[in-house]
This record gives sequence, C-alpha cells and structure tokens, in this order.
Amino acid sequence: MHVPEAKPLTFRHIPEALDGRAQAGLAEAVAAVLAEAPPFRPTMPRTGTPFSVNMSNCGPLGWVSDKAGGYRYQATHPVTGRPWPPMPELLVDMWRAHARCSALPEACLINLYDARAKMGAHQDRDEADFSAPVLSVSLGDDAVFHVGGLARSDPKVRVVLRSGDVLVLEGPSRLAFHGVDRVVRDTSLLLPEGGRINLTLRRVTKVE
Ligand code: MD3
Ligand code: FE
Repeated sequence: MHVPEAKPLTFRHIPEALDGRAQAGLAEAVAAVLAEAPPFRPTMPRTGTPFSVNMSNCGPLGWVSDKAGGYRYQATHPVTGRPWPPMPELLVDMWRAHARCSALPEACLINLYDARAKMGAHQDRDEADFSAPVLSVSLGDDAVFHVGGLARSDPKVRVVLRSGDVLVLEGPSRLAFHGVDRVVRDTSLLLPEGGRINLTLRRVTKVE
C-alpha cells in the first residue's frame, strides 16, 4: 500500500530573536500604537460572532473583520476612521533581518490575548501575494501554537511561542492551517497586565 510522504513544514522558529531589553522597547512602542489606534474586537463574517482576541494594526494597511464586510485589509481604523500609526522601526528591522524578502511589510496585525483567548485553525489568505513570507513576533505569556498542512485534517505540530520569539512562515507553509490553542498564564513578566501580544507582519499587495 502507498503511504503518502508528509509534506515538509517550511517555517523557521527563531527563539529569543529579541533580548529582554528589545522586548521591553517593543512593548513600549506597541503601547504607543495602541494609544493612537485602540484595540477593537473583530467579528466573524456573516454570523457576527466576536473573536476572543482583540486587535489593532500599524503600518499602511490593517486587517479587520466584521459581520457586514468580512475579512479585509484597509488603510483606516474601523472605529476611529483614522489611518493606522506607522510600524515601529524595530519591527521593520526584524523583517529585514529574518524575512529574506526585499519588499517591505505593508501590514502589522496586533493580536491581544488574555488568558482565555485563542485562535481556531485557519489559513491566512486575504493577501494578494502568497510568495512573500509572514513574520510573527511574540511578546508576553507563552502560547501553544499549532501548524498543520494545506488541508484542515492534516497532522499538526505544536510549538510553544515565548516572549521574544520570531516565527517566519514561507514557501508551502505560507498557506498551512494554524492557530493558537491557548495562552499559558503568568509565564512572562514583560506585560504589566499579563497576557500575550502577537505582531504579524505581512505583504498585502503583489511583490514585484
Ligand atoms: C502559519 N496569529 O493573526 S502568528 C493571525 O499567534 C495568526 O496571533 C497567530 O495566525 C498568533 O493570522 C499566529 C504565526 C503565524 C502567522 C501566519 C501564519 C503562523 C502562520 C501563516 C501560515 C502558517
Ligand atoms: Fe493566521
């Protein structure tokens, strides 16, 4: 009987890409972004079910979702109507250092997790170009993250993402199903209120 080979997962986990001082500087920069672009709670297309994660964005484009408009990128905050604040330079530096992509990121989604928040398995496919990687930076409490394959039912690998870790998703894994099973309370002292912040840098328009 033919047993299909497992497709290799093409992601790179870079533990402690940011040291404690850099994490503190980034947490401060994110707090400044959130003061200008306050967290909002997205809702699911069609059903309007709220996400358990609060979100904001920085950079030229931001990812939003609501019942009426569905998943999309837009240049303005869905509540204030103002443009997203610029991306902190440290994040652009992380992209230059680790993404292996000469085009710069256009969107940085900021996911804010409390101890009860999670993110079900999904694919990131709201971008016009899947050739560019996605780069994620984690701050605060540990998260149990999973990545599978191109089908929802494919086997998954689990990775604990800790404060200061970078994850780069590229090649075939760019369209892999993935999600956050849970955040482990009180595993980091970085954020005064606890919880976890994930910053996801993406290209949205075609790279050429
Ligand atoms: C694997 N965020 O915002 S980041 C998301 O920790 C999202 O907040 C998670 O999934 C979080 O869409 C995971 C790591 C990540 C980002 C994009 C991916 C993993 C990915 C794209 C393909 C495969
Ligand atoms: Fe995702």
